[in-house]
Amino acid sequence: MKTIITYGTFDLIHAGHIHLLRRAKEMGDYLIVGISTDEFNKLKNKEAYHSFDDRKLILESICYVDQVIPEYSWEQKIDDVKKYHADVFVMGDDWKGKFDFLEEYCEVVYLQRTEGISTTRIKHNLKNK
Ligand code: C2G
Repeated sequence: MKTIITYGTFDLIHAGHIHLLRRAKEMGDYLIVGISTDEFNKLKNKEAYHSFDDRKLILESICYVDQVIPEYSWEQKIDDVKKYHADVFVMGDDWKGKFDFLEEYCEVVYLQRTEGISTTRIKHNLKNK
């Protein structure tokens, strides 16, 4: 069984997230998603609209997602890759190069981001309606 792992906030789920999750799942058989806790989001200078529990509930309902784990630190990825025997680590290419240190433990793949959509843009557009 080929296990894929990825991480993110996944707030206000949109097509960009879904395209990422679909492509990640298509690379293997089992997709684990590390979803950022509210505390970790503070480290990313992000504040999610949806609570951690709601973002987790929504992710778990997506057909491409097999398991959701909390992302609470930058450092946990190596342990996660070992713990879950992940074969491939996947992220959107806005993170290109940032996680190459994982290449010692698994394949690292950066997928092209979906253009024209982001949680930040959604919030901005709604605010200016
Ligand atoms: N994404 C995408 N296309 C978009 C928007 C997002 O492909 N238009 C991808 C991102 O590249 C990321 C995933 O969807 O791989 C989740 O995006 P975010 O929730 O914004 O995740 P981020 O805040 O970048 O957190 O340790 C990694 C971090 O937790 C990633």
